[in-house]
Order: sequence, then structure tokens, then C-alpha cells
Amino acid sequence: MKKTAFITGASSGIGKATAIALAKEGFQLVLCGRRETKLTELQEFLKHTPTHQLLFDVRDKEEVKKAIQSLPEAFKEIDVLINNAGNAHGLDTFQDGNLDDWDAMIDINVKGLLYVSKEIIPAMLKREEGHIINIGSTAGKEVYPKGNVYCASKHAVDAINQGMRLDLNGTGVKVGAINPGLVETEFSKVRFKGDEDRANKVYQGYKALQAKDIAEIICFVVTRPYHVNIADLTVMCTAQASSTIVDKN
Ligand code: NDP
Ligand code: 8X3
Repeated sequence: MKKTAFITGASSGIGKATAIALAKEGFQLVLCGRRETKLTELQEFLKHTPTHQLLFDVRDKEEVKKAIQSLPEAFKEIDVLINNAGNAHGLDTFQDGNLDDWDAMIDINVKGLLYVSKEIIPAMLKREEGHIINIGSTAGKEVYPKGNVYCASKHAVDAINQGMRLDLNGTGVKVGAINPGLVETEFSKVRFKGDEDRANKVYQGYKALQAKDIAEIICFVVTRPYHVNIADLTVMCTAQASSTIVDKN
């Protein structure tokens, strides 16, 4: 029987690339996001893989619950949960920060991850197996100027990842985080509210990580033998040494 991976934020970037990579690895997939067209396109692309689409906003705990409870029998047994949905909203000094941006980052990156995990973990506990991968960030390991609340949200993911691993120890469920540095996705377009020129500049003058690079690492992580847990992995492109030091030409 195929293993099932549940991917939040599968409609673009790292989540989408992970869906494609895991399909090649023989997984069947629950693809989550808010943009139906993008998820349907992905399902069409993955037409040889069993997939199920779940449309919900991770911020809404009732929607999260309803969506996960609506899974058809064939997709209910989740082997791998990839907590990937998330974004930065804005890049401002703390004093200029926008409260709606702050709400979005805390509600999506932190509370959304909690709601999804809380709904999926009980069935993993019953089966005494499962694997949770939390997508953190280098922004969860260090704080950079104007990163304030996004960095706080990713530091929270780092803490939640550790907390989950401690509390789920001995239950059969393994937990680990992957913390990417700069990855060329829709991330900066969202951060800069659709300003494509500003978004593109983030990735100019060096070779940033691509979503596929992270997807391949996720594939490696989920295909290790049961006794091997990659607990916390930071990945940067070669040009990046820290959040603020990037060798651009
Ligand atoms: P993208 O913007 O390409 O993808 C973000 C995904 O999250 C989309 O599929 C989006 O789906 C989903 N999402 C956003 N908000 C919500 C919401 N409220 N409810 C449900 N789904 C939501 O960015 P990335 O692929 O780069 O980002 C994926 C993860 O990787 C994020 O957690 C991000 O913080 C992290 N990361 C990214 C890095 C980068 O440089 N790109 C580096 C380090 C970490 P939809 O809009 O359809 O809802
Ligand atoms: C995304 C990477 O450096 O833009 O988490 O915060 S960064």
C-alpha cells in the first residue's frame, strides 16, 4: 500500500516541489492550500499519483478540523505530515510594523501549524507511527533587521518542533525540522505584497536555493529507516553564510 503524505502549502514553492518529489518516491498525497486552481493544476500534473485536494485556511481552526475530518477513507491514514504552509508578510522595522502583517505571520506560521498538527497527531498516536516535518527557517535560528515578527514566528516553529519531539518521544511518531535559507519561490512576492520587481531582486546576483533542492532533502528525510530521525537540519545556498551575509556579484 502506498504511504500517504499530507502537505500544507502544496499550491506553490517548497510544498509543490515536495509533492512532485514524493509522488516520484511512490507516496500518495493530500494537497492543501487555499488556491483551488493551483492545486487542481498540480493534481493534473500528478495524474499517475493518487491525490486528494483539501482547501482550507490554516488560520481557521474550525476549517482545519472540518477539512481533515472530511478526508476519504483511502487518505485518512497519514504517514507523513509536512507542516509547510507559511509566509513572511512585510519587511519593516518593528516601529513601522503593520499589525495585520503581524497577525498573518503569527496566525499562519505558528497557530496554523499547531491546528493542523493537533488534528493529525491523534491518529498517528493510535497507530504508533508517523513522521512530522516542520518547515522552519534560518529566520528561526537568527534574527535579522526588519525580520522581527517573521523571525519570531519561525523561532516559535523551532520551539514547537523541539516540544513536539520531546512530548512524542516513545509514541512511535518522529518529529524533525528543516530550516531553509533563501529559496526562490513565491515567498518574496507574498512578503512584498505582489511587487515582483522587489521580489525578484532578492534572488539576483547569486544562485539561491530552489524549491526542488528542499524537496529532494525532504524525500531523503522521509525515506530513512524508522530508527533514523533527522531532527533539525539547516540548509543554505553556497552563497549564503547567514541571514545577512550573502555573496552577491
Ligand atoms: P510560497 O509563497 O511559494 O508558498 C507558501 C505556501 O503556503 C503556499 O502554498 C500557500 O498556499 C500556503 N499558505 C500561505 N498562507 C496560507 C494560509 N493562510 N492557509 C493555507 N495555506 C497557506 O513560499 P515557500 O514555498 O517559500 O514557503 C513555504 C514554507 O517555507 C513557509 O513556511 C516559509 O516560511 C518557509 N521558508 C521559505 C523560505 C524561502 O526563502 N522561500 C526560506 C525558509 C523557510 P495558498 O496561497 O494556496 O493558500
Ligand atoms: C525565509 C528566509 O531569510 O527571507 O524564511 O527569512 S528569509
